[in-house]
Amino acid sequence: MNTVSVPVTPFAGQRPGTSGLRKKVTVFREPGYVEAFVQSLFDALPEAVGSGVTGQTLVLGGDGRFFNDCAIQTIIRMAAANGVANLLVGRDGLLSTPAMSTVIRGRKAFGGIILSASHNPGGPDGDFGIKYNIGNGGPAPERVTEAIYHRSQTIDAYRTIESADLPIDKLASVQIGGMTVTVIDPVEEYAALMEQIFDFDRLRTLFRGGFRLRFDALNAVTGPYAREIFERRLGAPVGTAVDADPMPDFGGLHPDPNPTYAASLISALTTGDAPDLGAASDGDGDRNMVVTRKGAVGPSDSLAILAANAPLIPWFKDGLPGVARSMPTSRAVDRVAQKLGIECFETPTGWKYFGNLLDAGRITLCGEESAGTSSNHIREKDGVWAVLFWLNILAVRNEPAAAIVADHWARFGRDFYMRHDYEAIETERANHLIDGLRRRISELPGIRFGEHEVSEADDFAYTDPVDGSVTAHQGVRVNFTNGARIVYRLSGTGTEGATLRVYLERFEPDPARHALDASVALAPLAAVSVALADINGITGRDKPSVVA
Ligand code: VG1
Ligand code: CO
Repeated sequence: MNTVSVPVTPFAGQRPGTSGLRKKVTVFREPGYVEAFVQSLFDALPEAVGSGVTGQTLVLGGDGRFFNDCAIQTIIRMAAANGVANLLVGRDGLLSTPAMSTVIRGRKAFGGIILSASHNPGGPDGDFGIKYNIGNGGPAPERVTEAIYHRSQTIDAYRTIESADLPIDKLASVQIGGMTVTVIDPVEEYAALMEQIFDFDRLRTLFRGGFRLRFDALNAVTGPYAREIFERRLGAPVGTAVDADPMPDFGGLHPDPNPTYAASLISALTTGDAPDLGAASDGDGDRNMVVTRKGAVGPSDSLAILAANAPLIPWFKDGLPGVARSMPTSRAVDRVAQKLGIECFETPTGWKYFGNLLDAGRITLCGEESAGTSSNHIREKDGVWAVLFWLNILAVRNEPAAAIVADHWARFGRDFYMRHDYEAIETERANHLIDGLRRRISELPGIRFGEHEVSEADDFAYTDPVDGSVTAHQGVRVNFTNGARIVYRLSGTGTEGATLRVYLERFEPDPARHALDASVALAPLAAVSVALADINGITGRDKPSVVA
C-alpha cells in the first residue's frame, strides 16, 4: 500500500477550545481541513507527550453526527500512514465520550480521537468537532492542545495511504498497510465497568418493584448503552430508553439535555401518570440531565447531592477524599465538602482541568454546571453513569427523587442558580464587554446596585495543584456582600461569533423559601448582571437567547 505525502496550506483558527476543535461542518468539509488538523496532532505529540503514535494503539470513534462517517475513513488512512500499529474503531464509527475514556484506560491505549461537537446541533449546516484524549483517558491538557495549534500554523503536508474506505459495521479485524484495524463494540466494556461501580442487584430489585425510568437519548449516541444497561442488564421494561437510535441528524432534535431542548421529557415527568425518574444525555453522552416529578434537578445541585450521598454507592463506600467543580458551577458542593471535612477544588471550565486531580487521587468526584458529572472511574464526564448514580441512591433511600432534592436543601441550604447565554454576538463586542469588566475589576468593590453591593471581583486564574501550571483569564467573578455571585465568561465551544455566558447564584439558608422558582429568586441579580456589564448597550441584546 502506497503512503503518500499530500501538500496542504495551514488553516487559520485550528485552535482547540474548551473541548477540542469545534467548527461548522462546512468548515470541516473544506478540502484538507481534517487532514491538516489531524497531521498537526500527530506531529505535535512526540514533543507534547514524549512519544508519537508510531507503533502505538489508538482508539477512534464519534457520536455519529453528520460527517462522522467521512472523517473516520480519512483518519483511518492517516493513522496507517503515520505508523499506528493498532487502531480500535467503534462499530459504525460510534463511541460515546465516556466509552472512549473507558476503552483507552481498559486497553491501555496510547490515546484516542473523538469526533463530536457534543451538545451542539448537527447536520450539514450544524457543527462538527475533533478532540484528542491522552493515555489516562482524559482530554488532552492545554499544553498539548496548544502544541497542536502551534503545529497547525506551519503544517505543509499530511501523510495518508491510497486505500478504499474500510467497512466498519462488523466486529472484525483487518490489516491496512502495517496497521491492524479492529472494530469493537464499546457497550460491553462500558457496561462491565458500570457493574463494578453500582449495586446492580439492588437496581434490579428496584425495577422489579415497578420503578419507572424514562431515559431520553435524544437520538444521539447513548441509546445502545441505555438499552443494554437499563433494559437488558437491569430488567427495566423495553421502551425505558426513548429516542434511542443514534441518527446523523439527531432526528431533528438538539442533543442538549436541558429543560429547553428536552422539553418533552420534562412534560412526561410533570404531567399525568409520570415515571419515577427522567433522564437525558447529550450528543456524545457525557452530559446528563435528571428530572424529578417536580422538574429538572440543576446540575450544580445534582453534583452536591451525589457528593452528599456517595457512600451509598459501592464504588464510594469509603467516602470521598475530595471533590472539584468548575469555577462557574454553584457552590452547593462546597457546602457538602465543608461538612464532610474534605478538599474542594475550583477549576477552570472544561473537563481537562480535572485530569491531574483525579490522577493524583486528590478528588474522586467532580462536575460542572453545564450538566457534566463524573468520577475517577474514567477521565471524562459521564451521562449514563450519573443516571445510574441517582438510581442507586433512590434504590437505597427509597424516597421520591424530588424529596431527596428538598431534603438536601433543608440540610445544606439552597444555592439558587441560573445561566444566561447571549449567543452569536459579534466577537468584537463580546471581547469589548469582557475587557471592560477586566479593566474595572479594582473599582467594583463597594459599588451598589439596589440591595446588592459588590464585595470583591477578580479575573479567575488557576494554578494546578499537581503540576503547577497556570491558566489565567478564565472569567470575571463578582461577589456581593449578601453572598450572591455573578460570573461572566465567553464560551469556548461555540462556532458562530461569540457566546457570552452569565452565571447567577445566590445562597438561601431559609427552607421556607426553597420552593421558590430560581428565575424569581434571581430576578434582581439578573437585572444587576445586565446593568453591571452594560450587556444591552454593548451587545444590543435585551434578553438572553438561552436560559439554563
Ligand atoms: C461548555 C461548558 C463546559 C463544558 C464544555 C464541553 O464550554 O460550559 O462546562 O465542559 O462545554 O462540554 P463553554 O466553553 O462553551 O462554556 V461537551 O458536553 O461539549 O463535551
Ligand atoms: Co458532550
